[in-house]
Amino acid sequence: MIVSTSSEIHARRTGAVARGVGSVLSSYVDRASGGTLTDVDGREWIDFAAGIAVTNVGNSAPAVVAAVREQVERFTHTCFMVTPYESYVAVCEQLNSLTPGGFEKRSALFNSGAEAVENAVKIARYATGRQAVIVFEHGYHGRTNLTMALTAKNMPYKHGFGPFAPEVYRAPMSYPLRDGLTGEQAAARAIDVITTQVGAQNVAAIVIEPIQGEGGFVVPAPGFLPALASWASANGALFVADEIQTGFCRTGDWFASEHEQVVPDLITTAKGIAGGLPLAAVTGRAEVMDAVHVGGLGGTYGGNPIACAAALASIETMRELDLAAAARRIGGVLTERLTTLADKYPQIAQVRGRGAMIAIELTKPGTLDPDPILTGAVNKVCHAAGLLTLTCGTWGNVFRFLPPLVISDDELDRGLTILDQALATTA
Ligand code: PLZ
Repeated sequence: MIVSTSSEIHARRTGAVARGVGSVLSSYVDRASGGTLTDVDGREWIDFAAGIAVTNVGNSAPAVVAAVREQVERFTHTCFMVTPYESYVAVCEQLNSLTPGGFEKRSALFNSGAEAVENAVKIARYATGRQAVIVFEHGYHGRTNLTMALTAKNMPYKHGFGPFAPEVYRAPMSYPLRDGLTGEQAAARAIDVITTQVGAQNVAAIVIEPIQGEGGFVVPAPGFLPALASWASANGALFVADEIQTGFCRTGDWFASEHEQVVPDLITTAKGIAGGLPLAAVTGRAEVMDAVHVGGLGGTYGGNPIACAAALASIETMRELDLAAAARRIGGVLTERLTTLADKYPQIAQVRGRGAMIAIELTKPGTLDPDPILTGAVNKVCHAAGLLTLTCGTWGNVFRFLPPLVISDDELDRGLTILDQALATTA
């Protein structure tokens, strides 16, 4: 068998793959496991990306591989809407018991995060009989037409792709580094926009990431989320937590909402749920979820049996290895090392995040002016030195760290040393 090199594959790609689909690296993966990726040329990267917060249990986690193998030999697809199977039910049971809230819950399964968010909005509109959806500055919820409308950032997600879905309203976010407000003050500011510009009685749902992902790992000030959730419940609107990036132990709890004891009416999940297989879900209050008529929710592949088998194995692995505790430990190491780097490099304006979802925001020293050029340059040096990092943020000036939760201490340490060197040569 002739094995192609990354540069050969890359040359073919240009003639085969649409230009609009970008990639961070131009190296092509041959294999990946735990906290490392290897390309077809034999080069290795320490993985600080986890496929954008997906492989929380590690790439090709043994239990996931075994479960997928077993399922793929029994049957690959029947469509749950045609001939149902047990694993779909079992995943819903797991979600209903793992998500916050002691009340009766129901779940429905989909393929992607965007699809889950779309369905959460469908369900919220149906259950409330209202139309308006409130989202936030810097928010990210997907690339489909409705979720583009929910997503804040124009380039690259929305530019040229309009018109966007109506009845979507954007409120100001709590961004402690930049607004200096308490959670209560920031919530009052957002609620004022909602009541004066939308009208409380029109709001079907408030949709928010408990910690923003693509928007810059923005952690709202304490009290912001609880204040919005209690406003929603006092005004007949649903509080929808988009936990697609924060879920499944990433932030040191099963879900990030738990940190402030926020109990969402609906919660969207995807990414970390199935160890790399495409699966997403909406979970929430039984009376809200069950409001929709039979046949009103679904899709050909939603809750595919192979993805469900992978999800059950992933959830079991998270429990067995206590990956929430692992995320807290990783968060401790990252925060400590990054805080030391912040003392050394004045371009690091803030270290923030929770658990294994940590970021640094880079600005021109002594100011809050974003420095996306430096961020991009450090990123490139990290990639060349064998560390796979990702950037994010409305201004592209945030460096985020999302290692698999099974990453070894040694890999974590080597990765942070590469980052230090990259900052030293670039900053
Ligand atoms: N909600 C909070 O983080 C996906 C997007 C990468 P899908 N984030 C990664 C990119 O550039 O497309 C995400 C998210 C939150 C929704 C989504 C959407 O999930 O599975 O990508 O549709």
